[in-house]
Amino acid sequence: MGDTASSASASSTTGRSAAPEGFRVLPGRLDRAAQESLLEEVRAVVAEAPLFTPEMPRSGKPFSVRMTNCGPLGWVSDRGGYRYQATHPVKGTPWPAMPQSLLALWRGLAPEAPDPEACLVNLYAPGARLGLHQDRDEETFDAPVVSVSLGATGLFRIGGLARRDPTRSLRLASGDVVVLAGPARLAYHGIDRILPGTSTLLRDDGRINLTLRRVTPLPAP
Ligand code: MD3
Ligand code: FE
Repeated sequence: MGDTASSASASSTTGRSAAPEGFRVLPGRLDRAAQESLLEEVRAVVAEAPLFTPEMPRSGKPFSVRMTNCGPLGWVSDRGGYRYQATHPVKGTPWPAMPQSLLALWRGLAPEAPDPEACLVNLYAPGARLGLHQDRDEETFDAPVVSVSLGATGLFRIGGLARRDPTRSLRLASGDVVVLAGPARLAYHGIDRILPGTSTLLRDDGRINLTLRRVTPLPAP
């Protein structure tokens, strides 16, 4: 894609509009061996905390993305609303521990922040998508969010702090890590679609995204 000075147009709806301050992409941050080893850890999480299908608040309409979590808290959504809770919504058991490799990644990228409390695991099959949204169910937005992509490439879209702000599209490939800090922490974003045939890590063009978050306020100094 060409990148010229004229692309600064504030009225574009996709492409090269400026991403918010604090948005960092680290392409290929995990090599193939690290991706395979992380995938094994995710499989162990899913074995203990099976994927569930979240539902939209009020309507109960199912998400196309299936989810689970690890860490002390997990994000869930049902007719009652979006929230974080300590137990699996179907099994009722505590979430599995967060893998050490994810804690190490977080500590390297967010050295000022206390450890993450939630790791949301999103599984996309071909055709799944995640509409434009803000992540604002946490009690604090002070810490960054760190996200890891595995498997098929996702077409990711990020905008600004208002839903109507111009957005920019980019591909998130297997091994890419995204850090959202500062103003970008509350930017609108979503996954428009999964691009088939882009990875051999997962069967059937699956994509997994792991999102590490702090949920409760940072401890007082
Ligand atoms: C920008 N996940 O779980 S990851 C989510 O690929 C979510 O599954 C997407 O949006 C996925 O909430 C996008 C990149 C990402 C994660 C969190 C963000 C971008 C973000 C939080 C604020 C702004
Ligand atoms: Fe999000």
